[in-house]
Amino acid sequence: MKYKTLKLAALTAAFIILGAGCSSTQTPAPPAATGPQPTTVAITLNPQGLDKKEVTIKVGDLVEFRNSDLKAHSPASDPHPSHTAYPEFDAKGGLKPGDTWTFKFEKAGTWKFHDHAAAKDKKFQGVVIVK
Ligand SMILES: [Cu+2]
Repeated sequence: MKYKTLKLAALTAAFIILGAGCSSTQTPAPPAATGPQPTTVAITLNPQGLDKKEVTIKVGDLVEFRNSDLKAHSPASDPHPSHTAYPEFDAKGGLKPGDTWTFKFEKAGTWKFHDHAAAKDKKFQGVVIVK
């Protein structure tokens, strides 16, 4: 009887120590000292089209294009085929199935885009509004 009590006490102590160990590893990192951090918004390209046709972000934020389709896509700024509205906003070479491409928007504006691989396919046309 006394042995069982001791064993229980030892187990309880072990749980408390392990529990304390776990919680200390989950301490959140201190907030960064500099201003607001850029946000990344994901737009997924599915066989059905874009999961978001319009996103609104701030200057300096990023958009991650994720190709979850079975064929290649190449998001690029309008107009097709020159992409002159925002020449840098152009996933030149395109995204194979499973690929991602992240672009940082440095210019405020309303940036329409299309899939350069299928420019007339409306389900892959969208707009990024940068404020
Ligand atoms: Cu194009």
